[in-house]
Parts: sequence; structure tokens; C-alpha cells
Amino acid sequence: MPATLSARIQLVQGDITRQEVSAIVNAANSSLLGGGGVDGAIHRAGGPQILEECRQIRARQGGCKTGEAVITTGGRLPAAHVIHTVGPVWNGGHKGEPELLAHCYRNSLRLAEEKSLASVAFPGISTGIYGYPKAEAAAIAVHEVRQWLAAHEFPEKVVFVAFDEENRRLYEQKLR
Ligand code: AR6
Repeated sequence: MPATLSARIQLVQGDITRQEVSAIVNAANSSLLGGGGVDGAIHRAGGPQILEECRQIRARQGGCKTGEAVITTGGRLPAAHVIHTVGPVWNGGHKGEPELLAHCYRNSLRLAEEKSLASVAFPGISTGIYGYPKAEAAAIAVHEVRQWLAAHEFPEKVVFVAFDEENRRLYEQKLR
């Protein structure tokens, strides 16, 4: 990886709600009304203002389709914003899942660029409840972020947040 690019990508293991970045990305569902996993953790830590803005977005545009992304406040989170994106449910890999997952990363990064956000942290979208194989998902995440950073000034930095040791190792391999 070119030095300038590697300096713009970080890997940490931990809880995404604690990240001090401009925006954290939420692995949401198309209702935007919250759920389990990282979605539940973000709404719990960030407080009711996030859900309130999600409801306003629903009223305007009726939720969020798979692969798309919307942005709200971060409420009480250290991050000023939450970018909510809806990953694909894993269905064997022949239902467009890789392309939809790539769209999640690209559309999230596009929102960050539109707002000139300095830094964005991503969880492993779709790799929990939605069942996307972790290694394949990490490969897509790393590929899409590298492509984006090579062509865009914003966000200046992307942080991959691995919740567990297994995910951290997978990202390490892909980033090597
Ligand atoms: N910080 C970082 N990563 C986390 C955290 C956390 N606090 N908690 C979980 N992860 P998931 P999905 C990791 O299930 O598969 C919700 O109900 C987790 O280990 O949160 O996209 C939504 O409302 C996994 O690697 O999201 C949807 O209905 C990754 O985050 C559905 O789940 C994603 O796991 C979305 O499923």
C-alpha cells in the first residue's frame, strides 16, 4: 500500500461507540428504527436524538434501502455524526450481496465526503446478525475504502473497528 494511503487507514479492536471520529457507521436495517448488535449499542450510547432524526428521515423518504446510507447526529456519542447504512442479508452470495455490501461502503464514504468529514469509523457491516462471511466482508471493506481514499480527499482517515480478535486478524491480513 502506498505510504500516503496506509497513513489514512487505521485498524482498532473495540467498541465503535467509543471512537473519537467525525462519524461512526451503523449497520442498520431498512426501518432505521433500531435493532440489536451494533445498531442497538449505538442508539443506547447516543441517546434518543439519533432515533428522532431517523424518524424524520423515514417521514421524508420512507426508510433506507439495502446498500444505501443516511446521516444523523451522533447525539451523546463522541462522534458528531452517525452514518446509517443497511447491509445485505447473506443468502449464499448469489443474490447480489457483494455488490450491495460494496455500495454500503461507497455510499457511506460519499456522505462523509459531502460533509467534508475528517474521519469515519466502520464496523463489519452485515457480519453479525445478517450472516455475511467475515473474511469476504473484510476483503470488500478494505478494497472499497482503498479505492475511495485513492480518489478522494475526504474523509481524510478511515478506522476499521473490529469487535473481536477474529475480525481484527482478518482485517490485518487484508490490510497487509
Ligand atoms: N462496536 C463495533 N462492532 C460491533 C459492536 C460494537 N459495539 N457490536 C457489534 N459489532 P450486527 P449486521 C460488530 O449484527 O450483521 C441489527 O439488529 C459485530 O461483531 O450489529 O449488519 C440491525 O438493526 C459484527 O461484526 O449487524 C439489523 O437488523 C458487526 O458489528 C441487523 O442487526 C455487525 O453486526 C444488521 O445486521
